[in-house]
Amino acid sequence: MAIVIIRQDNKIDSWKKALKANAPDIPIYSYLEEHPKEEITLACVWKQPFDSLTQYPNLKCIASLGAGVDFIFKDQSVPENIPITRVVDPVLASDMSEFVLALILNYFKNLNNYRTDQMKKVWYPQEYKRISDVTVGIMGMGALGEKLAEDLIKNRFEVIGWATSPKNIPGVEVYNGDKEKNTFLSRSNILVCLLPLTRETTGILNNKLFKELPKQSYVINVARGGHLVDEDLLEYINNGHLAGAGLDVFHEEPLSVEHPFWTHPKIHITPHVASVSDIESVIPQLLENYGRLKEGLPLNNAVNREKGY
Ligand code: NDP
Ligand code: OXD
Repeated sequence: MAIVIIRQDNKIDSWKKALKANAPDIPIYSYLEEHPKEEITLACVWKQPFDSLTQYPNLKCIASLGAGVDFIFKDQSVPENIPITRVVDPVLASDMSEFVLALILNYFKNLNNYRTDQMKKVWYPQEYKRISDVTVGIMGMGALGEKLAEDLIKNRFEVIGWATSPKNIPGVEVYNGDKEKNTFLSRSNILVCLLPLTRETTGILNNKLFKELPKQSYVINVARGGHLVDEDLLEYINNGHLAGAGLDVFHEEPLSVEHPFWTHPKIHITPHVASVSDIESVIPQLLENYGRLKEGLPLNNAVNREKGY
């Protein structure tokens, strides 16, 4: 049994070093080095090159090194019978929550506008907004959405949520499914997307949805670029229905230099950094699942292939 790490960015050595430090007896390889393919049972992946997972005849588990797994399903060559796991981690959740809180307060207190004014030496106080004036609607009440809801409540925000199944989260009214979607939207002055990217949720942030939001709502997408119909967002910001948007994720990453989002005064973009897997915090769960594979026990944080998340 052995582990291979497959990712195309510059973090492969950090993951390998940390895994080796925590499990000196387990053979751990980067996919870029010579390695015995038939020994690999666990592949730890992040945006793997397509077809790379077909080389391992004894693969027993594909572990996403992030919370999302959409990039695994996008690769048509991924063997259908192999379980997939993902990261569910309190550090990832609190990092996401801090980031969204920062985006909300930044928008809310007009900090970007004042910074732009400062560059032009303009003194122009804007309409004052208070936490008590708005309701934050969170689409996706999973590991990340729930933590965000808790932290927003601690900061005195009114919070509502939307998911496929009922939830019991103190202080949060959670709406379910298509039937309750428009009621949820009609109350969301700040809409945060924390949905997984699946067949059902692709393109969900579109003009039909924006129309249901109260006038001057603010949209935050920290989930996946594929949730958003870019032209529809531009239309609804430019026609004045939406106040603006904070976007961390894009259809194409890095975002093309030609994309109109870069220069739009009401769109705040960040380079997919809302929350980044913390290596030290994630490694114990990878090793726990490696042990479970060995013992033939059910895996933690397994993805439901039918649902796609
Ligand atoms: P979870 O799987 O824990 O939660 C997903 C939530 O979405 C669940 O509440 C689920 O409902 C709900 N949901 C799924 N499909 C639908 C649907 N069709 N209609 C309504 N609700 C739906 O995911 P996480 O919270 O761990 O992560 C969410 C996403 O955040 C990830 O998939 C990833 O894409 C993104 N992400 C982005 C990062 C960044 O840096 N920008 C970092 C980390 C993650 P139910 O509970 O009923 O199943
Ligand atoms: C994730 C991400 O899914 O970083 O963890 O986007």
